[in-house]
Amino acid sequence: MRIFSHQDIEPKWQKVWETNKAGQVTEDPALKDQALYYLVMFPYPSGSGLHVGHVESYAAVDILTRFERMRGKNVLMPMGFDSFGLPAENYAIKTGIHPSETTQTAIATFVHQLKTLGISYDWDRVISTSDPEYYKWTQWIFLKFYENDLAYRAKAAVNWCSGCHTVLANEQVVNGACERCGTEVMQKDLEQWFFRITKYAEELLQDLDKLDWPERIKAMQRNWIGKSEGVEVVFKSKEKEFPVFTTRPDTLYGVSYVVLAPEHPLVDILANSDLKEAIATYREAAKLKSELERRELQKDKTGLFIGAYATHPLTGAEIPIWIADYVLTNYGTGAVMGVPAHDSRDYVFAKKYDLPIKQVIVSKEGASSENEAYTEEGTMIDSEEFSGLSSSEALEKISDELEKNGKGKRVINYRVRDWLVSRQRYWGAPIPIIRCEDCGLVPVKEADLPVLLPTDVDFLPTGESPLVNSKTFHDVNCPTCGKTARRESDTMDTFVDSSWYYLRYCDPHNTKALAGADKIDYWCPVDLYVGGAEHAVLHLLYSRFFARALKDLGIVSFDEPFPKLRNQGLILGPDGEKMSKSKGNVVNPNEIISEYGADTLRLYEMFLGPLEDAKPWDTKGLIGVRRFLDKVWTLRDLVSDTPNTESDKAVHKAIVRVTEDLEAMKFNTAISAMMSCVNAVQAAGSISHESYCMLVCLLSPFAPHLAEEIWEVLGNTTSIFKAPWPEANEALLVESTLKLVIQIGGKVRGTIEVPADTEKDEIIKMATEHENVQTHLAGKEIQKVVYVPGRLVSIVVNE
Ligand code: ANZ
Ligand code: ZN
Repeated sequence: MRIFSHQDIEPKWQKVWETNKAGQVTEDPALKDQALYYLVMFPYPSGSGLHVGHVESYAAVDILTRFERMRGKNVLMPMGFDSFGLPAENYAIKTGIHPSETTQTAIATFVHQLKTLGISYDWDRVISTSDPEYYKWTQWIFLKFYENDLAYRAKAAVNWCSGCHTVLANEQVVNGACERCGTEVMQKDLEQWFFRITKYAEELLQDLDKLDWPERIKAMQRNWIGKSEGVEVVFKSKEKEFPVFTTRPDTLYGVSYVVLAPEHPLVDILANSDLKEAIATYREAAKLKSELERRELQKDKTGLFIGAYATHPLTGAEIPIWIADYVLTNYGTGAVMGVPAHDSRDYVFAKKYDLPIKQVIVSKEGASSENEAYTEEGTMIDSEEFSGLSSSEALEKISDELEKNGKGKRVINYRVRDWLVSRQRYWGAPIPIIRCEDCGLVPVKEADLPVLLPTDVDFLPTGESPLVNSKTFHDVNCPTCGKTARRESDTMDTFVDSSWYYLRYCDPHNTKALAGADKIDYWCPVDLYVGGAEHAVLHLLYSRFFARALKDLGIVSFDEPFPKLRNQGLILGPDGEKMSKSKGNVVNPNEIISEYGADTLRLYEMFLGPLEDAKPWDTKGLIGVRRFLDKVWTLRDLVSDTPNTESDKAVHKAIVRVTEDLEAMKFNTAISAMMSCVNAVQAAGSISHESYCMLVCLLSPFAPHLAEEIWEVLGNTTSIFKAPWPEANEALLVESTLKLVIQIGGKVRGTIEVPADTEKDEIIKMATEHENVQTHLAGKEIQKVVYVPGRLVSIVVNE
């Protein structure tokens, strides 16, 4: 048996593709209708290089790209690097090697590896977010946002990670801890930069319905945006009015206390002066808790009566005012009406502090709220004229009443907060603002962009931005008044870089704009976006926000950057566990490529199972896939000048299946179809030159190197990727044999397979002569035989 040498074939074709710029695309006006933009989430160029998980999504999108290009589409498939970020900076802190150096090395490794995989990127469009030519435009967008009130600076209680010495966006806090290092996150009052994502909260929510995305991801975004409809009810104390936010105005007659967040500004005004010290102590303690800790239902509730009362808006009753840290400052109005009978947290609080529990809603079964809060709907009691109504009716009527009296208004709250984008770290895009004592915050002039990251800095994080210590960077003259001023020393969250990168690929060398409008219009939005589900909220929500903001600024004309999204599943270790260095179950793609070849690796990863599923690695399967490729290679020995109908039929059937499966992104079943086809050709004993060419075309998106080689061996002089995708011949798709069931007295006694053109009499003869049928006919007399064409032969006997 002749087995091909991937060590020779693969580098040979990679060189050819590189020289011919095989993956390059242009904005050809004649092909505008055929333009597609296929994109994989770009990687962080980590020092450990490409892993098999990268290969999965990159191979999948390369296969689709090559397939569509063969179908005449003009497909843009770029690659780049999300190269700013903490890992390189932390590595620099440890080793003293500058992040730009480690990043450059890592990118070179990635590029080399991607080329050995034979992925057909447009290599002239590579971008990297830490490149000044790129971050110039990140800074430019920042300035546009600032000009248009989409970026602002504000003092706020922010998430502080003492491990990373920086603030974190809410999205980067997972279960109260830093997403990166796991340190419990604290609240700190700091001046920071924010992007006004809340401006688009409703749109970001509504438009999820338009997206062809996995439902799970949409649900996570919906939940993150967290829309909640309610009423701000006004309570009054010492002539000071304050609203509380409630989603349950129907419970208004069950209020037994109100609670202000400890940080609420009214506390100082309303509190009894004897309590000042106790309140200060309580506030200090609250500061040390994370938001999650404060929200946690199970956690013990603490609070303090501040010696003041408020007037109930409908009954006029005097209601005691408390502070408690389970009420958050930055949600709703930072004030809550306590309804222990119908809210679980209030119930726990009331029990602890012996506050009245007043039930105002009962269930049909008359459930009481003695032992726990009754949180369902029901019928109103003890609620003046609203008693007897259903609680849902009362909710509307009480809201109407409050609005009529000016004691409340219907409002909508969103859980999503504005995006905190400033970081006190080094390896990111500097925020292009100058702080002048006289002029305040002054934007850097567009002509002065990019604001370059200085190199004379000490990386060690102190909590203050490392840029503060760079003399070359920090001191600057104010662009407005010329006096000595200082640069903003914070850098931007790296998620800012990745919120618009897909636009830059459209026109990566543009020095006048982030990308030309015509080019953006030619390619965008992205037709297919593939990436890991871990980006469900952060990257995808931020990018959706950016598109809307850029649309309002007239830079793009769409609002959804990624109308179609697919997640690739994790590739697990051979032990079924998530691959990790510590478990020692990491499969290195380099080793697989050198032993079996890149084609085998690509095909194998696609054959493992559906793209979106989690799948364990299996070395046996890898060997099987390599054997399949060997078989395709050896089919050369079967090429014959005389046509073979069986082989032709097998190939044309495969054309239909592979085409349909690729359209549906079912890579694994497409590969199975090719495998059955190759087996059928082997069984048939020969194959025509033309059919073999078609078969190799089907394989080419999956195993591009081997396909090019066979294609050349078959005498073709141009690249297989210039060949059109094969079309199936209908005439060859007709099934050539029939499978017929044989019944005696309605019971199945056997099956026969006959050529499709067999005569009826011949079929009946074969059926009655079938061995098992003969056994069952023994001693019986055939009364009649019915043939249902293409399906069954039914024999009726006399018992
Ligand atoms: C009274 C009430 C009675 C409530 C009842 C619920 C049930 P979502 O759905 O998340 O919007 N709340 C309002 N502001 C708060 C804050 N800053 N910190 C903590 N809790 C706050 O939740 C809205 C409900 O959460 C509001 O409705 C309020 O409690 C509480 F039977 O008001 B409710
Ligand atoms: Zn100035």
